[in-house]
Amino acid sequence: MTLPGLIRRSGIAAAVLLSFLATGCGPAKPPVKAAGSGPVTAITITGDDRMRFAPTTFTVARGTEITVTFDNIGSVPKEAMGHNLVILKPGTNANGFAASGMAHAARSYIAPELEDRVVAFTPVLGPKEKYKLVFTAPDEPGDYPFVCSFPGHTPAGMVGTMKVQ
Ligand SMILES: [Cu+2]
Repeated sequence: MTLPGLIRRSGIAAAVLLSFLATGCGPAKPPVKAAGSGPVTAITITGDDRMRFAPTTFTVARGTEITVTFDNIGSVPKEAMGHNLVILKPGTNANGFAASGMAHAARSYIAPELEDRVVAFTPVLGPKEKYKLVFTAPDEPGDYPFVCSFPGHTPAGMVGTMKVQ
């Protein structure tokens, strides 16, 4: 029997059937999990002309392979408003790290003497550029700050936290 025929014959059964079709199988699905509410293996993080990351928090399970797609969604030219994403070990002084990196444009604004504080990093991206950063989440649980080390951006608030659990 066709669906329209069923509706004509039995309004109530059709209503139940339609609600079943609309929601798929079983009870309605919970909303899509918000970033930061549970471990992810892949996430897109944007950087914009207001010097902000979004989302600013995400969670990963230790020891798993993670893909962070960093997406510069701004439009200001790279020389004035480039962005990178540098994930740091817990307890790293983010502003100090960024200040030391200012003189190292060719190294994604990462000072060689502080390289051991870095878990993973992207190059500096210009507007509408994306970069896929693949790395293994650290084995040690904790809060790993991430920053944009382009000069001025960390102190302006272009920071976030990767939680390892
Ligand atoms: Cu930036």
